[in-house]
Formats: sequence, structure tokens, C-alpha cells
Amino acid sequence: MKKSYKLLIVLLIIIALAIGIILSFNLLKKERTIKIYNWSYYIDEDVIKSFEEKYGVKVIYDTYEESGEAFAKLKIGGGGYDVIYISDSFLKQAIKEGYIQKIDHSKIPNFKNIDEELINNPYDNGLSYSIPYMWGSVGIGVNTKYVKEEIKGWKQLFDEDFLRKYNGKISMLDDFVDAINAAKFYLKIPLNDWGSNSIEKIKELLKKQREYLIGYWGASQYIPGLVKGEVYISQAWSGDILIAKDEEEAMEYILPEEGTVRFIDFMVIPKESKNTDLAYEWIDFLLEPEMAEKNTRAVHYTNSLKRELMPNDLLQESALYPSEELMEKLQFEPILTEEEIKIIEEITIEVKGA
Ligand code: N2P
Repeated sequence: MKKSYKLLIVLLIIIALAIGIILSFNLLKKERTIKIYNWSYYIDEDVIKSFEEKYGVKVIYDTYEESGEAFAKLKIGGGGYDVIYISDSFLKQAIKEGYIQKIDHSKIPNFKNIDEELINNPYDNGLSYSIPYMWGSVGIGVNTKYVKEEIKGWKQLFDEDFLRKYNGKISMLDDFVDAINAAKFYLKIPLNDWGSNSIEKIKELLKKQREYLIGYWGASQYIPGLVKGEVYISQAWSGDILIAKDEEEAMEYILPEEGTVRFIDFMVIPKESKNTDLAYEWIDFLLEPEMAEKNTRAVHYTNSLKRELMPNDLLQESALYPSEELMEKLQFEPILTEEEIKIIEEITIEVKGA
């Protein structure tokens, strides 16, 4: 064999080896995957990218529209997810049922950044099983291009004349606990009252309202829906309406005068997560002031960090850091027991299927 042939063969072998090494490195890299399940419209996409770059992992990020979907995933061990975001109301029951892993605080150096008020919360006091992500309120989003009259509260969303006027242009939350909460505020029924008399009244009210609704919508329907004018009025979460306002100036968020709820969403590690180290890294990353600020700016909800870690311009936004007077209008979401979760499922089926 000629010398130049030998050289060519050696060269080809070297190239083949190099390709092999690159491929296997990429395969290895691909194996580092974390799966996240969060509400729709609830993160700055750049934060996901920064995490992927920093840790050299692939993030599989799926979203949902109502708390029941997250709870159902936890019930089956997590459905392959490593971090699931769950609403306050369902958290205690998920802990009680053993759906969630205990949090090892030593694996979250940024734990020190969390606001004291959120550490001592009624759902998981001391944060043994969960880490708070964001909080906000439930209210009413209105596109004032189409609705000129002043909306004051839940009273209008249940008033038949009003409903007739905006027939097919109103949506209620797909997250049925919140539709039920609205009915309770309107009927002056306490949020933790699940007695059969109260339930009958709530069902009757919601069934009557349903006739006039475009539907029960989550954020991924009502945010674009309000912007395009497909729907004029939506029961909605506070930040979502501010997201819509980024696109359509005529958007307004109303805190109902009868009162409303303040929600807190938590990050948890499901029982069967296989990538707990990555799950801790994800949670810790989101508690970095820079990332929390980015998320708050993108989705307009209040992150769980201490105020002193946030810049002044954010602290001055009353939608994010409301005055004490406004805070008094807000009640915590109720803590649901197993029976109450079942009752909600029954009301949902009966009202939605009516
Ligand atoms: C974010 C929805 C907030 C979830 N788009 C309310 N718990």
C-alpha cells in the first residue's frame, strides 16, 4: 500500500472516532433531561433557555390550564415529571396522600431568598414539601374597547340582564374551584362551606350563568381571546390580564368589590421523580433574584422572593405589591380535603354537562 493511502486510512479512522465521540457526547447530554409541568403563561422562556445552558440539560416543559390536571399527575406518581407546579388549595391533600417528596432544604441554597410571609403559609407551614413560586389574585379581565360600562364585581357576572347583554362574550375559569369561589362571594357563602344547601344554591347559580357563557377557559384561551375581542369579559388571574394588556392597551383588571381570593402556586417534586438532583437545581435556579425578576416582568405575578431582592420599579407596581388596604380585600384560597375535591368534581360535571 502506498504511503499516501495509509495516511488517508489513518485520517479516516481519526475522523470516524471524532464523530463517534461527538455523537456519544450528545447522546449523554440528551440523557440529562428534566420534565416540568406548569400553568400556561407562567414563565419567561429565556429563563428555561438559561437553565438549559447553565446545566447542559434539556428541559421538557409542558403546561396545563387548571389545577385538577396537576393534581391528577401527582396522584399517579408524577406522570414522569420532575417538578410540578400545584395550587395552594390542593397542596395539603397532596402532602397527606404522600404524592410529594419531602424537600431537603440543604439542596436549595437560595431558600434564604424566600419571603418570610410565604414560608409561614397555611398550606405547608415551614415549606417541608413545597417551594412557593408566584402569587396573584382572581378577578375579572375586561376589554374596554367593547365594554364601556364600569364592572364592579361578581354581581355583574351573575346578573341575568348583564349576561344577556354580553351573551357569548363572557368566560369563567376552567379551574372550577375559582368559578365556585366567585359564586360563593356573590351568594355570601363562606369559602369553606361545603354543606349540601350551599352546594345546591351554587349549582343553580352556575347552571343559570352557563347558558350565556362562551365557555370555561384557561389562560391560553382567554389571554388571546380578550386581545382579539373574541371574548369581552373573563374571570381571570391577575397577571394574565396584564400580559394581555402588553398587547392591547384597552385591557383592565378588576378586583371584585365583594372580595376575592389570593392564590399562591408552589413547586413540588413528585413522589416518582427520577431526577431529583436536577429538580433541586431547577427550583434553586428559579429562586435566584435575577431569574425571579425576569419571570415577574414577563408574567406580571409576584414572585416569592424577599422584597429587598427586587428592584424599586417592580416594588412600586401596586398590581404586584398591593397596598395593605387592597390586601385586605383578598382571602386565602380554601384548603381542600379529599371529600371536597370530590364535591368539586361532581359540581363540575353537573354544571358543565348541564
Ligand atoms: C398563570 C396562571 C396562574 C395560576 N397563567 C393561578 N393559580
